[in-house]
Order: sequence, then C-alpha cells, then structure tokens
Amino acid sequence: MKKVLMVGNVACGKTTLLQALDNQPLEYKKTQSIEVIAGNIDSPGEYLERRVNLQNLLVTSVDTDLVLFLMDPTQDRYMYSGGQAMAFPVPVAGVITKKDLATEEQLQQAKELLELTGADPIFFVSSYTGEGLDELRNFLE
Ligand SMILES: Nc1nc2c(ncn2[C@@H]2O[C@H](COP(=O)(O)OP(=O)(O)OP(=O)(O)O)[C@@H](O)[C@H]2O)c(=O)[nH]1
Ligand SMILES: [Mg+2]
Repeated sequence: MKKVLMVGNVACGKTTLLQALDNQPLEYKKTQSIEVIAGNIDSPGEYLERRVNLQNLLVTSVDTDLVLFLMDPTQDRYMYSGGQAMAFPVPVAGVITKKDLATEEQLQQAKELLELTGADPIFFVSSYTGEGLDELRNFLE
C-alpha cells in the first residue's frame, strides 16, 4: 500500500479515516503533531490552517508516495488555496469525508472546491459506515 500523508482542516476526519482504512476501532484522539498510523503519516489540522506551518507539510510529504487532501463537506471553512496540490513533490488525491452526514449539495460543493486545489482523483467516504473505503483502498494498493 502507498504511504500517504493526510492533510486537512481540524476535525475533518484525517485520524478517523486512517483508523478505518486499517480496520482499527474508531477512537477520537486530537492529533497534536506529525504522527505515524499504520505506516501512514497523520498531521494536525493546524498544519493546514496556520500558514506558518504549511512548510512542515511540504517537507513531510517528501517521505511519502501520495498526499491526501481531505475535506469535510459539513464544514464551511475552506483553508486550501487554488493549485495547492502542485506545490507538493508527490501526487495529491482528494477525499471528501463524512459522507454519512452531508447532503448531496454539500458533497457536490465540496468536490468542486477540492478540485480547485488540483487534487485528483477525488473520493467520497464515510469512516463510520465504511462507504467508499474499498474504492480508496484499491487506489492506495
Ligand atoms: N459522522 C461521521 N463523523 C466522523 C467521520 N469521520 C470522523 N468523524 C468525527 O469527526 C471528528 C473529528 O475526527 P478526527 O478524525 O479526529 O479529525 P482530524 O482531521 O484528525 O482532526 P485533527 O486531529 O484535529 O486535525 C470526530 O469526532 C470523529 O468521530 C465520519 O465519516 N462520519
Ligand atoms: Mg487527527
């Protein structure tokens, strides 16, 4: 499986998705710093949200095969910038999280916003119901 770096707002579902992909029990734990989960790299949402920390994500991604830009369709805050995927030295794919909570309209809007970053392809998942996880796993194989 590809080694990935998780990027996304605070509470968008990065840690929960890594647990779900690894079939671990879903346990909430605030990510405080760069952390390894099942061979992948988890980051705190503050690394995306505070501009001063962005460099940490770029440097950390060098040691991975793929970056995942995550987006919670139920959150209004958009912290990415247009074309941001191009700044990374490895490919960037997108994941819309919390599919179980979002309306169809929220999902479509999140997809359009995430596409602006250049992330491709884009997956829709729910770590709670498991929807979309197999498709994402296949891509990561
Ligand atoms: N309903 C639902 N809730 C989810 C899902 N994924 C995550 N959550 C919830 O969203 C909250 C935040 O999830 P985390 O995985 O901790 O978010 P994070 O992106 O790692 O956040 P930071 O570590 O703060 O950057 C938790 O209460 C999770 O249980 C999902 O697919 N569906
Ligand atoms: Mg986390």
